[in-house]
Amino acid sequence: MHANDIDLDSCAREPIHVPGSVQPHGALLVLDPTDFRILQVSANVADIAGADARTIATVLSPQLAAWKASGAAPARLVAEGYALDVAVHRHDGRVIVELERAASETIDDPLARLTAFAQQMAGNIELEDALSAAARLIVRLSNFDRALVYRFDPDWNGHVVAEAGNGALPSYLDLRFPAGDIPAQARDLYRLNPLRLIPNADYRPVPLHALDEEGLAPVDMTFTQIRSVSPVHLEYMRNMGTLSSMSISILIDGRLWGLVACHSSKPHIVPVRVRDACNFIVQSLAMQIGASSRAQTAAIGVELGRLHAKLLASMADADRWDEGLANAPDTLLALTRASGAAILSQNGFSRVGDVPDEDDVRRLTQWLSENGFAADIYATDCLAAAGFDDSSVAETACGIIACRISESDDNWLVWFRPEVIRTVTWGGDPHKVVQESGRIHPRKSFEAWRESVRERSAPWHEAEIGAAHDLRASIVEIVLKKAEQLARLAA
Ligand code: BLA
Repeated sequence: MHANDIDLDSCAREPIHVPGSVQPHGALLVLDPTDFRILQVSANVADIAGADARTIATVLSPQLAAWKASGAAPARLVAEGYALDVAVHRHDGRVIVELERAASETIDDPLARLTAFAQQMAGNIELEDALSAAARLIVRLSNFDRALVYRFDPDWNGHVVAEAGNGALPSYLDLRFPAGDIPAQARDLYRLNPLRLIPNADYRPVPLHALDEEGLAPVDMTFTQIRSVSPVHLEYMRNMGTLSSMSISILIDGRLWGLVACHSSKPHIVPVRVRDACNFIVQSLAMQIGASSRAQTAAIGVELGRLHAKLLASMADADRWDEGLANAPDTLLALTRASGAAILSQNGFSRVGDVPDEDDVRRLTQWLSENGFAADIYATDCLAAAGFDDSSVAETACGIIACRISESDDNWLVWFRPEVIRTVTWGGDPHKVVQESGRIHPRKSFEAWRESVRERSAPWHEAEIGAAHDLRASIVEIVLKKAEQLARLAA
């Protein structure tokens, strides 16, 4: 394990869902779900609500009873000259009430704006335009200095794919950020609770107090809005020159696709209604992203199905499967968008396009067998990282999809892709994890930092790996049928 990995592992272990405190812009009451008895309160209830926790609980109790009976949760509480926004939910055997002072400012005609946006998303809009439109509208409604659309890659690094703002903060468009900036437990939490707001990164956390022994157990704040956030992340925000933030999860099929992350250089609070509107915008955007990716996958699927049929026809015309494939070289390469393909069978070695020498290919398939990569199909865009570090094939064979056709005869079909040297620009040197006085700190510089990525091919699309898988299944069937025919002829 690399030293960085150990550090980042310790980040991912911080139990951020049970901080024992809230941010000062809201107050929290933890109640018993049966009789709404107060179990724990944050120390700032009187500051926020203008009345003590018992008074608030008493005033709220008819609404809580109605909520229990009919499911309609309280949202507003007007008491003693304060109007409060109320959020109630039940989790982990407790009722959790959150109070924030209601803001006077609201969005004018919010429904009309949201409807117009949802219509735009439902229309024939390109993904890039949808991302930018969402960022622009969110900046406009929330008054943050900047909104970024941040997309995760398969390794959970982030890439800023769209941006809108007023120019007060630097542009991060197209920059990448390492996976450790948003550790695994934070990503898990953001899947469950899509929105978080940090109005002032310099805040002092407000602790929770238990009112009696029974109330002592730590409160799971997974679904709260005013949860106190990780101190490491607050330091990160200060280092980045952003004293306030709001981020909203983009979920596609239940998976975290990315976030819309908003920032201001100064403290900035966003009223509940505006947060709700921004959340709606992001959920509409998510539907558009999901639809566009399904449409793309479907289109690729149709094209790959056509190529598969052509290869089947070519194999049917030939005496042997390997000959059939070699007779349709362009189709064979197009199926996985590879630059070369090699076939190993009892009849020897055949190749199309750019392929390493026969000896090298045999060494590769040998290595695949010995390392347990030969069960059915194996794909990688970086053979060197997988452990096959061989300079003689490095140029033509950075990425492979390898299919073992039959174990007994050592028959293989392998596609190859060459190295593609890419330059990626990170927001600060991702290898720099700062460790001071035994604790890990976020990096201090977010200056663009360029890195050249070597020994990698263009990544294989899921649909291409699927197509290779399907072709392998067809070949196996053909080989079996041929073997049966031969056995019948011999009998
Ligand atoms: C949380 N880190 C976050 C969040 C973002 C980022 C958006 C969600 C909270 C929020 O909305 O502010 C990261 N912010 C970014 C990135 C950009 C940005 C990438 O503006 C780019 C434009 N962070 C570190 C290290 C650790 C770490 C080294 O850099 C671990 C020791 C931790 N980040 C960390 C934790 C959280 C976090 C624990 C969760 C905060 C919480 O919700 O409590």
